Amino acid sequence: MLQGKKGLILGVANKRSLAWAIARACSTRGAKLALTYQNPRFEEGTRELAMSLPHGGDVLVLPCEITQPAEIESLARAVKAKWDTIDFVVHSIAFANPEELRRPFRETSKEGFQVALEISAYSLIPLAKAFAPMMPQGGSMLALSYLGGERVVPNYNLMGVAKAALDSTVRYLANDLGSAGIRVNSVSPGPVRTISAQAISDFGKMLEHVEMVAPLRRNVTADEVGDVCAFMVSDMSRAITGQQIHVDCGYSIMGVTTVADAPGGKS
Ligand code: IMJ
Repeated sequence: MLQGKKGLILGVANKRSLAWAIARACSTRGAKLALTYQNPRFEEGTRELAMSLPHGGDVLVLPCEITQPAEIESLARAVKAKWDTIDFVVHSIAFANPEELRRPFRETSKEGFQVALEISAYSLIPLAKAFAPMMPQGGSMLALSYLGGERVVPNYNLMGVAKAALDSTVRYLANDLGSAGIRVNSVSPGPVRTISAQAISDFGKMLEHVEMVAPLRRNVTADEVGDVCAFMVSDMSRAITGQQIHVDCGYSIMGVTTVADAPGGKS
Protein backbone atom coordinates (compact mmCIF):
# COMPACT_ATOMS: atom_id res chain seq x y z
CA MET A 1 0.00 0.00 0.00
CA LEU A 2 2.89 2.42 0.75
CA GLN A 3 5.61 0.99 -1.51
CA GLY A 4 7.79 3.78 -2.88
CA LYS A 5 6.46 6.32 -0.35
CA LYS A 6 8.57 8.33 2.06
CA GLY A 7 7.14 9.67 5.29
CA LEU A 8 8.07 11.59 8.41
CA ILE A 9 6.55 10.66 11.78
CA LEU A 10 6.88 13.00 14.77
CA GLY A 11 6.03 11.90 18.30
CA VAL A 12 7.76 8.58 18.95
CA ALA A 13 8.61 8.70 22.66
CA ASN A 14 8.68 4.97 23.42
CA LYS A 15 7.32 1.62 22.25
CA ARG A 16 3.82 2.42 23.50
CA SER A 17 3.54 5.69 21.55
CA LEU A 18 0.79 5.82 18.92
CA ALA A 19 3.46 7.34 16.66
CA TRP A 20 5.38 4.09 17.01
CA ALA A 21 2.33 1.99 16.10
CA ILE A 22 1.88 4.27 13.07
CA ALA A 23 5.55 3.80 12.13
CA ARG A 24 5.18 -0.01 12.31
CA ALA A 25 1.99 0.03 10.25
CA CYS A 26 3.54 2.25 7.56
CA SER A 27 6.86 0.42 7.49
CA THR A 28 5.16 -2.98 7.19
CA ARG A 29 3.36 -1.67 4.11
CA GLY A 30 6.56 -0.61 2.42
CA ALA A 31 7.05 3.05 3.41
CA LYS A 32 10.51 4.53 3.96
CA LEU A 33 10.47 6.45 7.22
CA ALA A 34 12.05 9.32 9.08
CA LEU A 35 11.41 9.49 12.83
CA THR A 36 12.14 12.43 15.11
CA TYR A 37 13.00 12.62 18.79
CA GLN A 38 12.23 15.66 20.89
CA ASN A 39 15.30 15.75 23.05
CA PRO A 40 18.86 14.30 22.83
CA ARG A 41 18.04 12.01 25.74
CA PHE A 42 15.50 10.17 23.55
CA GLU A 43 17.87 9.72 20.58
CA GLU A 44 19.22 6.33 21.67
CA GLY A 45 15.75 4.87 22.38
CA THR A 46 14.34 6.15 19.08
CA ARG A 47 17.30 4.67 17.16
CA GLU A 48 16.78 1.30 18.83
CA LEU A 49 13.10 1.32 17.93
CA ALA A 50 13.92 2.37 14.35
CA MET A 51 16.35 -0.54 14.00
CA SER A 52 13.56 -3.01 14.81
CA LEU A 53 11.50 -1.89 11.78
CA PRO A 54 11.49 -4.07 8.61
CA HIS A 55 14.16 -1.85 6.99
CA GLY A 56 15.47 -0.38 10.23
CA GLY A 57 18.90 0.48 8.86
CA ASP A 58 17.29 2.82 6.29
CA VAL A 59 15.22 4.81 8.79
CA LEU A 60 16.28 8.43 9.26
CA VAL A 61 16.37 9.41 12.92
CA LEU A 62 16.52 13.16 13.44
CA PRO A 63 16.08 15.67 16.26
CA CYS A 64 13.08 18.01 16.39
CA GLU A 65 11.98 20.09 19.33
CA ILE A 66 8.78 21.36 17.75
CA THR A 67 8.72 24.70 19.62
CA GLN A 68 12.01 25.73 17.93
CA PRO A 69 11.47 27.10 14.41
CA ALA A 70 15.17 26.52 13.65
CA GLU A 71 14.76 22.80 14.45
CA ILE A 72 11.81 22.43 12.07
CA GLU A 73 13.85 24.14 9.37
CA SER A 74 16.93 21.97 9.90
CA LEU A 75 14.69 18.86 9.99
CA ALA A 76 13.22 19.87 6.62
CA ARG A 77 16.73 20.50 5.23
CA ALA A 78 17.99 17.11 6.46
CA VAL A 79 15.00 15.28 4.93
CA LYS A 80 15.38 17.19 1.67
CA ALA A 81 19.09 16.36 1.49
CA LYS A 82 18.33 12.62 1.90
CA TRP A 83 15.12 12.20 -0.07
CA ASP A 84 14.48 15.46 -2.00
CA THR A 85 10.71 14.87 -1.83
CA ILE A 86 8.35 13.42 0.77
CA ASP A 87 4.89 11.84 0.55
CA PHE A 88 3.50 12.13 4.07
CA VAL A 89 3.98 13.74 7.48
CA VAL A 90 2.36 12.47 10.69
CA HIS A 91 2.03 14.85 13.69
CA SER A 92 1.56 12.80 16.87
CA ILE A 93 2.60 15.42 19.41
CA ALA A 94 0.77 16.96 22.35
CA PHE A 95 1.69 18.48 25.66
CA ALA A 96 0.01 20.25 28.54
CA ASN A 97 1.39 20.91 31.98
CA PRO A 98 0.08 17.93 33.99
CA GLU A 99 -1.16 20.22 36.78
CA GLU A 100 -3.50 21.90 34.31
CA LEU A 101 -5.06 18.51 33.53
CA ARG A 102 -5.88 18.03 37.22
CA ARG A 103 -7.05 21.51 38.27
CA PRO A 104 -10.61 22.69 37.61
CA PHE A 105 -10.79 24.06 34.05
CA ARG A 106 -11.58 27.60 35.24
CA GLU A 107 -8.15 27.70 36.89
CA THR A 108 -6.31 27.21 33.59
CA SER A 109 -3.33 29.58 33.50
CA LYS A 110 -2.49 31.80 30.53
CA GLU A 111 1.03 30.30 30.36
CA GLY A 112 -0.29 26.75 30.50
CA PHE A 113 -2.87 27.51 27.84
CA GLN A 114 -0.25 29.01 25.55
CA VAL A 115 2.11 26.05 25.96
CA ALA A 116 -0.63 23.48 25.28
CA LEU A 117 -1.89 25.33 22.21
CA GLU A 118 1.60 26.01 20.85
CA ILE A 119 2.82 22.42 21.09
CA SER A 120 -0.42 20.56 20.41
CA ALA A 121 -2.05 22.71 17.71
CA TYR A 122 0.05 25.59 16.33
CA SER A 123 3.01 23.32 15.56
CA LEU A 124 1.13 21.72 12.66
CA ILE A 125 1.29 25.04 10.78
CA PRO A 126 5.10 25.50 10.62
CA LEU A 127 5.40 21.78 9.83
CA ALA A 128 3.05 22.19 6.88
CA LYS A 129 4.93 25.28 5.72
CA ALA A 130 8.29 23.49 5.90
CA PHE A 131 7.21 20.24 4.19
CA ALA A 132 4.60 21.30 1.61
CA PRO A 133 7.34 22.52 -0.78
CA MET A 134 8.78 18.98 -0.68
CA MET A 135 5.48 17.53 -1.96
CA PRO A 136 5.50 18.68 -5.60
CA GLN A 137 3.22 15.79 -6.65
CA GLY A 138 0.92 16.17 -3.64
CA GLY A 139 0.99 14.38 -0.33
CA SER A 140 -0.77 13.64 2.92
CA MET A 141 -0.46 15.32 6.30
CA LEU A 142 -2.04 13.65 9.30
CA ALA A 143 -2.53 14.81 12.89
CA LEU A 144 -3.70 12.87 15.94
CA SER A 145 -6.74 14.33 17.67
CA TYR A 146 -9.15 13.29 20.41
CA LEU A 147 -12.89 13.45 21.11
CA GLY A 148 -12.15 15.86 23.98
CA GLY A 149 -11.73 18.58 21.34
CA GLU A 150 -15.34 18.11 20.21
CA ARG A 151 -17.07 17.29 23.47
CA VAL A 152 -16.31 17.59 27.17
CA VAL A 153 -14.21 14.73 28.55
CA PRO A 154 -13.48 14.93 32.31
CA ASN A 155 -9.98 16.28 33.08
CA TYR A 156 -9.07 16.82 29.42
CA ASN A 157 -9.41 20.56 30.08
CA LEU A 158 -7.09 22.81 28.06
CA MET A 159 -6.06 19.83 25.92
CA GLY A 160 -9.68 19.81 24.70
CA VAL A 161 -9.32 23.44 23.63
CA ALA A 162 -5.99 22.58 21.99
CA LYS A 163 -7.53 19.66 20.05
CA ALA A 164 -10.41 21.91 18.93
CA ALA A 165 -7.77 24.33 17.59
CA LEU A 166 -5.88 21.44 15.99
CA ASP A 167 -9.04 20.14 14.27
CA SER A 168 -9.77 23.59 12.87
CA THR A 169 -6.13 24.00 11.82
CA VAL A 170 -6.48 20.73 9.89
CA ARG A 171 -9.45 22.16 7.96
CA TYR A 172 -7.77 25.48 7.18
CA LEU A 173 -4.59 23.73 6.05
CA ALA A 174 -6.65 21.30 3.95
CA ASN A 175 -8.18 24.27 2.14
CA ASP A 176 -4.87 26.10 1.86
CA LEU A 177 -2.94 23.11 0.48
CA GLY A 178 -5.69 21.37 -1.48
CA SER A 179 -4.80 23.05 -4.78
CA ALA A 180 -1.27 21.62 -4.41
CA GLY A 181 -2.74 18.13 -4.09
CA ILE A 182 -1.80 17.98 -0.42
CA ARG A 183 -4.41 16.42 1.86
CA VAL A 184 -4.64 17.25 5.57
CA ASN A 185 -6.68 15.11 7.96
CA SER A 186 -6.81 13.87 11.51
CA VAL A 187 -7.37 10.52 13.17
CA SER A 188 -9.17 10.55 16.51
CA PRO A 189 -8.48 7.37 18.48
CA GLY A 190 -10.39 6.19 21.53
CA PRO A 191 -8.35 5.99 24.75
CA VAL A 192 -5.15 3.91 24.52
CA ARG A 193 -2.68 3.31 27.37
CA THR A 194 0.44 5.31 26.35
CA ILE A 195 2.76 7.55 28.37
CA SER A 196 0.41 10.42 27.44
CA ALA A 197 -2.34 8.56 29.27
CA GLN A 198 -0.21 7.60 32.26
CA ALA A 199 -0.73 9.56 35.44
CA ILE A 200 -4.14 10.61 34.19
CA SER A 201 -6.53 9.99 37.04
CA ASP A 202 -9.25 7.40 36.40
CA PHE A 203 -7.81 6.36 33.03
CA GLY A 204 -8.61 2.74 33.87
CA LYS A 205 -12.22 3.76 34.53
CA MET A 206 -12.30 5.51 31.15
CA LEU A 207 -11.20 2.30 29.41
CA GLU A 208 -13.85 0.28 31.27
CA HIS A 209 -16.52 2.82 30.40
CA VAL A 210 -15.69 2.65 26.68
CA GLU A 211 -15.72 -1.12 26.86
CA MET A 212 -19.28 -1.07 28.17
CA VAL A 213 -20.67 1.68 25.95
CA ALA A 214 -18.89 1.54 22.56
CA PRO A 215 -20.87 -0.32 19.87
CA LEU A 216 -18.00 -2.81 19.46
CA ARG A 217 -17.88 -3.28 23.29
CA ARG A 218 -14.11 -2.99 23.49
CA ASN A 219 -11.27 -0.49 23.34
CA VAL A 220 -9.20 0.29 20.26
CA THR A 221 -5.61 -0.99 20.08
CA ALA A 222 -2.55 1.01 19.04
CA ASP A 223 -2.13 -1.34 16.04
CA GLU A 224 -5.66 -0.54 14.87
CA VAL A 225 -4.88 3.18 15.07
CA GLY A 226 -1.67 2.54 13.10
CA ASP A 227 -3.55 0.72 10.36
CA VAL A 228 -6.03 3.56 9.84
CA CYS A 229 -3.16 6.05 9.75
CA ALA A 230 -1.40 3.94 7.08
CA PHE A 231 -4.62 4.12 5.04
CA MET A 232 -4.87 7.88 5.57
CA VAL A 233 -1.34 8.51 4.27
CA SER A 234 -1.82 6.11 1.34
CA ASP A 235 -3.43 6.78 -2.03
CA MET A 236 -6.38 4.65 -0.93
CA SER A 237 -7.68 7.77 0.88
CA ARG A 238 -6.83 10.12 -2.03
CA ALA A 239 -10.24 11.87 -2.05
CA ILE A 240 -10.36 12.48 1.72
CA THR A 241 -9.19 15.86 3.01
CA GLY A 242 -10.06 18.14 5.91
CA GLN A 243 -11.66 15.24 7.76
CA GLN A 244 -11.45 13.69 11.17
CA ILE A 245 -11.64 9.90 11.24
CA HIS A 246 -12.74 8.39 14.57
CA VAL A 247 -11.00 5.11 15.37
CA ASP A 248 -12.84 4.44 18.60
CA CYS A 249 -14.90 1.24 18.25
CA GLY A 250 -17.89 3.52 17.60
CA TYR A 251 -17.85 5.25 21.00
CA SER A 252 -18.32 8.77 19.60
CA ILE A 253 -21.63 8.01 17.84
CA MET A 254 -23.42 7.37 21.12
CA GLY A 255 -25.81 9.92 22.58
CA VAL A 256 -27.13 8.11 25.63
CA THR A 257 -24.45 6.04 27.30
CA THR A 258 -26.38 4.03 29.88
CA VAL A 259 -25.59 0.37 29.50
CA ALA A 260 -28.49 -1.76 28.33
CA ASP A 261 -26.87 -5.16 28.12
CA ALA A 262 -24.06 -5.15 30.66
CA PRO A 263 -23.63 -8.40 32.57
CA GLY A 264 -25.59 -7.97 35.79
CA GLY A 265 -27.99 -5.36 34.35
CA LYS A 266 -28.05 -1.58 34.10
CA SER A 267 -25.31 0.79 35.21
C1 IMJ B 1 -5.57 13.16 28.90
C2 IMJ B 1 -6.05 13.91 29.99
C3 IMJ B 1 -7.30 13.67 30.53
C4 IMJ B 1 -8.12 12.70 30.01
C5 IMJ B 1 -7.64 11.95 28.94
C6 IMJ B 1 -6.36 12.18 28.38
N1 IMJ B 1 -8.20 10.94 28.22
C7 IMJ B 1 -7.35 10.52 27.25
C8 IMJ B 1 -6.18 11.24 27.33
C9 IMJ B 1 -9.53 10.40 28.50
C10 IMJ B 1 -7.66 9.45 26.26
C11 IMJ B 1 -4.94 11.08 26.46
N2 IMJ B 1 -4.99 12.04 25.35
C12 IMJ B 1 -5.98 11.84 24.33
C13 IMJ B 1 -4.12 13.12 25.25
O1 IMJ B 1 -4.23 13.87 24.32
C14 IMJ B 1 -3.09 13.35 26.26
C15 IMJ B 1 -2.41 14.50 26.29
C16 IMJ B 1 -1.44 14.85 27.28
C17 IMJ B 1 -1.03 14.01 28.30
C18 IMJ B 1 -0.07 14.43 29.21
C19 IMJ B 1 0.41 13.58 30.36
C20 IMJ B 1 1.82 13.89 30.68
C21 IMJ B 1 2.10 15.36 30.71
N3 IMJ B 1 1.43 16.19 29.89
C22 IMJ B 1 0.47 15.73 29.05
N4 IMJ B 1 0.04 16.53 28.05
C23 IMJ B 1 -0.88 16.11 27.18
O2 IMJ B 1 2.98 15.81 31.47
